[in-house]
Amino acid sequence: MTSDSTATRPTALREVFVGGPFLQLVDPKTGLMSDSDRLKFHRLIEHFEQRGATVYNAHRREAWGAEFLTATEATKRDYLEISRSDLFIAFPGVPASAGTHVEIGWASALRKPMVLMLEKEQKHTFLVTGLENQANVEFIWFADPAEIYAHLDTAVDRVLARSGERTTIG
Ligand code: 5HM
Repeated sequence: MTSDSTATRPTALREVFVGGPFLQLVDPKTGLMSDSDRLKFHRLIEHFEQRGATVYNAHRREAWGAEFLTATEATKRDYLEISRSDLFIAFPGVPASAGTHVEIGWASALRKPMVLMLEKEQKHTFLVTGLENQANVEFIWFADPAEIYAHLDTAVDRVLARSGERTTIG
């Protein structure tokens, strides 16, 4: 193996944080996320677990809305879990998820490799779509969540290969 191929080989993916809209997806009547919203996160979690990674995800941790933690506990755990992750991946959400945007700020400042999945033809905040030249991020634009999987591994490998490089933020 040449030293060139070693230099471009992505770092190992041991721990992954999966974020995205939560509160707005919990039905006030049932106190739970819908099956289709759960499936969106579940599929992503499974994708990384099948690659051998430990996946942190608040939606699953908090039983899809049935076992909400206190705000203090959730904030502490999310920050710690993002800090220890090799990859941060999230749906910023439409409408924008406030909590996920806080997490994107943390992940940027912590110089985490990030993959953000953005909905085509929807409004997203400038401070997310403008991150490309400031942080180690790849965007996946989708109309249907199933489209994500055609691009996911490439996007992940790209940000992991750039891991450790200098970024403007962080
Ligand atoms: O504001 P919103 O609920 O959409 O924020 C979602 C993000 O905040 C998720 O990525 C999740 O990691 C975190 N979160 C959490 O950990 C949010 C809530 C509810 O607001 C929660 N635990 N109970």
